[in-house]
Amino acid sequence: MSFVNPASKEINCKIVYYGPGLGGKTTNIQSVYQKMSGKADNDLVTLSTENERTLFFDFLPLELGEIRGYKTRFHLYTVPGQVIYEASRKLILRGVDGIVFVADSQVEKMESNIESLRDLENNLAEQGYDISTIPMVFQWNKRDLPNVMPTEEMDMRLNKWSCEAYEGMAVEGRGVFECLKSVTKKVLVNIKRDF
Ligand SMILES: Nc1nc2c(ncn2[C@@H]2O[C@H](COP(=O)(O)OP(=O)(O)OP(=O)(O)O)[C@@H](O)[C@H]2O)c(=O)[nH]1
Ligand SMILES: [Mg+2]
Repeated sequence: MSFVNPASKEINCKIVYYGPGLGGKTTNIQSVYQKMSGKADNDLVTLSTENERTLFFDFLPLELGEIRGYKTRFHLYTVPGQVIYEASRKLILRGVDGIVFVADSQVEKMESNIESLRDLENNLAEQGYDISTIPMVFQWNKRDLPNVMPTEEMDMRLNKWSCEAYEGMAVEGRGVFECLKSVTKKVLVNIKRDF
């Protein structure tokens, strides 16, 4: 749920990057941070283990324009993809407004993608959200690797809701802004409708 603060004239929205471990979620928000360092009103916070896996979450606040005199702040979070960090994922999903699902395009990662998507669907349902109505976009990441599944097939297997989907090579910043823009646009449409 976006949070409107009349005193400070701010609207706060939460975007969560979800997906299997090592899919490229942290890389996405690192790339956003590098390109938007002028607009990020704080530093990127990353809580990771020594081998760079996200331990709890990464966090990046962005200020993106105004609606009727209210500043819109987007808080980008990544969840830890490793299966054991279930509790953290549930916590981070609280109050979510939009989701970027970062899928790993490698053929051998399809099971992990499907498992992570099921996990997302269940965790959202537990909080009373319906995955089919929440603003969501897919990123088919790691398109540079040799053994990737055709995007049409990924779409068929994962994108049951016909969400927008973009190819990604997050490590080069490709597809990162397309996904962010798409999801923030959908979130803003919801806010304008309710505000
Ligand atoms: N080849 C290739 N590697 C990528 C791409 N995007 C990310 N990576 C690499 O994949 C590895 C994992 O990326 P992360 O962004 O840490 O993955 P994550 O989804 O945050 O992983 P967890 O925090 O464990 O859930 C890193 O070594 C990245 O550099 C890509 O588009 N292509
Ligand atoms: Mg990570």
